[in-house]
Amino acid sequence: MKVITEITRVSQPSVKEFMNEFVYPKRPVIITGGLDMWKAKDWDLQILKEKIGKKEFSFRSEEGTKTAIFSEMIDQITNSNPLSPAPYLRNMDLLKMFPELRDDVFPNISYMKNNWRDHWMWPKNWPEHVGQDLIELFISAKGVAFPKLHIDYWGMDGFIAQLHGSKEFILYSPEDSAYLYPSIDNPLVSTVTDFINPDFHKFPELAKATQYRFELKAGDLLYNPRWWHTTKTLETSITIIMAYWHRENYPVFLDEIKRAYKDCNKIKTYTKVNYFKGLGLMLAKSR
Ligand SMILES: O=C(O)CCC(=O)C(=O)O
Ligand SMILES: [Fe+2]
Repeated sequence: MKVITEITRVSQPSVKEFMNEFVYPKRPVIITGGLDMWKAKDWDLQILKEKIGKKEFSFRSEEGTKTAIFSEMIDQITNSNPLSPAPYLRNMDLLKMFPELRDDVFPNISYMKNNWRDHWMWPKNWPEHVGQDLIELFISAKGVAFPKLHIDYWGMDGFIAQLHGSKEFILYSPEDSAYLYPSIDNPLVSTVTDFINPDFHKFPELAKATQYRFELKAGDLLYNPRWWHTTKTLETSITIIMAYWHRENYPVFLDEIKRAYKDCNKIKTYTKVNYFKGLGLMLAKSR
């Protein structure tokens, strides 16, 4: 397996340059300085504890959704060690769960200004499974890993804002999908578990893939154009991930909503899928 330990870094390109050089060719990139206008850039665990410590909240885990008091979980993260590791507080719907943090992630980053998701005609409440303003918060202790190598749902591209601490990021191009042992039940998730020391006897095809493995540092904004990805936290980390839809990935979004609604009654499915189809045609013309 070829391992590349660097990824392109650019300092605040124009939106046009970014679209032409990275979005349309589907190339991942780290934009430096892209988060400078956010108060969230100064966040650390103590600041978040002061802002939202008393709140009860829920987070996703391998055992299902869990509920806890924020400050207690932050203390667990601070005291995390290999013998008693703190859970990964991940995929938390930031605006819904912690609306008091909204001002800290304002204004929207300039590279997402043309996000189709933000169009006023995009329905507020569906697809039901997608949060209205999909901005997710992740907090993790050193050594904590995201559970699976995967491609994100709903055809979304991701902007990954590293606000505090650092993470090792692993990416593979979708062109290498055939070597990554996608699950039969869910082709967006790989069945390989360890990508640092892979078991090439069990997963021989993996040797043909190219792995990008690099450090995402505080202040970095990573653009992920639907590549395979997973992470391991290197230093106590706070990350925000934002979903981005545009002309190129919208057809994948349409395919996914068709799949999501396949068990619903036919009229409901037909109406919703057609609404999104029409919206896509209109946005493609106007943007
Ligand atoms: O651990 C991370 O930062 C990656 C999270 C992620 O890829 C996801 O939630 O889809
Ligand atoms: Fe992801």
